[in-house]
Amino acid sequence: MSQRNHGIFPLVAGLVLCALLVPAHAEPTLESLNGNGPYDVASYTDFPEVEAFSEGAIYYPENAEAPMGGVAISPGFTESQAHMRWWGPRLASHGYAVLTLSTNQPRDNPELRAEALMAAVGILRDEHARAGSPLEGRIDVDRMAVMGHSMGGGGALIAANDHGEALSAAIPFTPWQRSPDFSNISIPTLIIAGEADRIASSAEHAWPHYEMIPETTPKAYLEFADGNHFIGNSPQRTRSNLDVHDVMGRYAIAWLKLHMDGDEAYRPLIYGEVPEADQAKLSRLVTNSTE
Ligand code: 9J3
Repeated sequence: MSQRNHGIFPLVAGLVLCALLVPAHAEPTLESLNGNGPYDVASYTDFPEVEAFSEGAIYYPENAEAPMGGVAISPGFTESQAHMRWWGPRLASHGYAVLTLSTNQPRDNPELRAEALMAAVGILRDEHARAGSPLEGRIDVDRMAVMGHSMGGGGALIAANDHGEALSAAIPFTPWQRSPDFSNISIPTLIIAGEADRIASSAEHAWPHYEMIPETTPKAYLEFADGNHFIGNSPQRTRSNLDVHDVMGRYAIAWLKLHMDGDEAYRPLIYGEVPEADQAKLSRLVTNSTE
C-alpha cells in the first residue's frame, strides 16, 4: 500500500464516521421552536441547598450533546416555581439545563430575586463539577442566562445589570421594577411584555426597562397584543388571558440559541420579518438590530 493511500483512508473513514455520528443540524423553523424540542427531559431536586432561595428543580435534556448552557428562572410576587414551571421542560427539551426556583419569601423584592437567580446560576455551574450529579461534566459554565416573571423579571434585569460578567443573556417576562437602573446591561436581553398588563403596565415597566438598556447591547422588546400580566406563566397556575406560549417560547429559545450559544441559524427567527401567523398576536416587536 502506498503512503498516499495509507494516508487518505483514515481521513475518508473519519469523515464518514463524523457524518454518521453528528446528527444533521436541521435548520430551525417556526414549527420546530413552537413546542418541545428534540431532547428527552429529566428533572431532579436533590442538589446542594443555598441560602438565597427555598426550593428549586433542575430540568435537563437527557440525550443532548454536552456541554449545555444553563438558565435560572424566578417567579413573581406571591408566586412559586409552580407558576412558571412550563419553561423548565420546554427549554430543557431544546438543550438547556434549567433551574426553576421558589424564593425564600413569596413577597421577596426584585433585589432578593436577583440574588436568588445568581445563586441558582452558581448551582448550575457547581453541578458541572459535583461528583454524581446528573449534569457532571455536561454544563458549559460560561453560558448562563437568567429569566423571571414580574418581580422575578425585575430580578433578572437587576442581575443582568449588576453581574453581566457572569451571564450571557436575560429574558424577563412581564417584568416589574419601579425605580430601575438598567443602564449597565451589556448582555443580550429579550423583554417579553403584555399590551394589556394592568399589574406591571408595559408603559411604566417593560418599555422603559427596554429603553434604559444601552443601544450597544443587543436587545429586543416582544409585546403580545391584549396580553395580561400572566401570559408567561404556567397553564396550571395562571390567570393568563391568552395562549401564546408557542410564540413566546420560540423567541426565547431563538434568543438563547443565537445570543448565548452563538448559533447564527436562529438569527432570522429574531430579526426576520414577523411571520404572518404571528402578526395578530404581537402588538410590538422592537429590536435595535437591522439584521
Ligand atoms: O411580581 C409581580 O407580579 C409584581 C406585581 C405587583 O403588584 O407588585 C406590587 C407590589
